[in-house]
Amino acid sequence: SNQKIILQRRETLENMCDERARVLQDQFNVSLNHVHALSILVSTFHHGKTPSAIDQKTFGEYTERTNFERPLTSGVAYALKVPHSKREQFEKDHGWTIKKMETEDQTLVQDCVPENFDPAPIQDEYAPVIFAQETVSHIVSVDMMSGQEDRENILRARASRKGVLTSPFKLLKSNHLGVVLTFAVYDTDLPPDATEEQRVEATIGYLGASYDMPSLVEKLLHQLASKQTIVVDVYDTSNASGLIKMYGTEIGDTSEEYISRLDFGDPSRKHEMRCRFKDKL
Ligand code: WA2
Repeated sequence: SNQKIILQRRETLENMCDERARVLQDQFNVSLNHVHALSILVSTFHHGKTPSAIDQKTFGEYTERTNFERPLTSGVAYALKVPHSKREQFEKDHGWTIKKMETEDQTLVQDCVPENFDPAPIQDEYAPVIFAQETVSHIVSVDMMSGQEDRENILRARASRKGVLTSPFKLLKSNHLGVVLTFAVYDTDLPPDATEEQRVEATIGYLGASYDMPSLVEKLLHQLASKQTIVVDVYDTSNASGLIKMYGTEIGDTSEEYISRLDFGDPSRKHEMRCRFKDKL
């Protein structure tokens, strides 16, 4: 009967949506674990050894060769915590100045490379990127604390000891919305029961990964069959007053929608996948 067809169609939509949400969430979780492991690698082989066993070349090669471990990421990078009192020495040691992050609201896309960025204005502290995967080499020397979303992530990561996510925003040198995942790197002698203040104090750097949502979700969904049947949107729903569409299209039969919950591991961010059929019944 007609009723039966409608119910079956509904069930198909629910199953397909839940499966896609599960695959996306699992892939995200796999990459989150590897980004976490990278932060421990930097702690062990850069900060834990004198002289350091990691330089830009080693970091670049290692992260490129282990890219398969971090599905959905477009690149990883490591920024150091530099208080203002150490800025001059830091810039001397590295042979470059800490740059201010400039967004495309202020400049042309082709100008959004560090060589064209101005020196960072005086702040209490900075988070200049010292190592980067080739795919995000344009952020080397940029002070990640001079970008609002990156700054909030850094502050939350070091206070919480967990991996934290930004809201979707337009990444540097990208035309898409993306998110950044950050883990703080601490002095190895940070006790497990450390207070928030001690955690901030013991912070020495920030390991971050960027996710270019449209291209990466697209790649992921492409691998699943039945792309012809349903369309999916991914939303950041953290802020009830304004949902942000991170991925999706305008097409499809909006008369029937099914929502699958997504959990990307940061309790202060909420995400969901909304699915519908491409064609009407
Ligand atoms: N990585 C890549 N592109 C970006 C970006 C970013 N942040 N921010 C804006 N465009 C080094 O949390 C520390 C990476 C930030 C980590």
